[in-house]
Amino acid sequence: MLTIHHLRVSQSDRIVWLCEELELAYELVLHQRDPITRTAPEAYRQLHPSGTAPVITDGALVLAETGAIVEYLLTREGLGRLVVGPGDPHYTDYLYWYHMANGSLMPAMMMLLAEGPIIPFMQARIDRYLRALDDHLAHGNTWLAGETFTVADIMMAFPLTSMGAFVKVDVSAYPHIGAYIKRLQARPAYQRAMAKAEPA
Ligand SMILES: N[C@@H](CCC(=O)N[C@@H](CS)C(=O)NCC(=O)O)C(=O)O
Repeated sequence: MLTIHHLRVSQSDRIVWLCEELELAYELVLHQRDPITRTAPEAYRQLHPSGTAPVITDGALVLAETGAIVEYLLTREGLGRLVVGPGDPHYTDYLYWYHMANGSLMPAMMMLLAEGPIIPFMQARIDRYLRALDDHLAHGNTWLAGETFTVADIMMAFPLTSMGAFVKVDVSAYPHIGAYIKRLQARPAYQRAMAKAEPA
């Protein structure tokens, strides 16, 4: 049985959403953040050497790291859903946005939690990423890979939405991103996932 260990308001909400999109059976275990430090509790740290969310278990397997979990579930259970292949004209868009979300946008946003001269540099980088994303969405892309909703959209949603609980993510200057967020949040699988992952 697949178990998702969801740390409240964290990237593990993507795994819940992915399972809802794929209509997979899973058990959900909710873990609360430390109310002062907002870090993962000790019980979460014990799940996997990384100590970070998300973590899944599947039989004897214990797996962390968002991209690894996403690939594991898509390969085993995806049946070709939520991806586009090399023959699709949007394939490289799919690859770019999928990896850019956690490879570049998330780390830059995390740096805003630090202090010092790095902040304006990182803010400028985030602005460039968001401008490019807005432009991409403005040019006939309902989703990041054209008309096909893919896991790239699930990856991108977190920095644009839940990350706002930690850093100020102001997308008001980007109307296409604003409309995109509304489309993401209107998906029935997203709403089912959030009702389970973030009750109240
Ligand atoms: N690259 C990792 C990042 C994991 C990560 O930093 N997770 C955060 C939640 S969004 C976390 O566990 N924070 C709590 C803590 O570090 O105590 C992944 O995508 O899984």
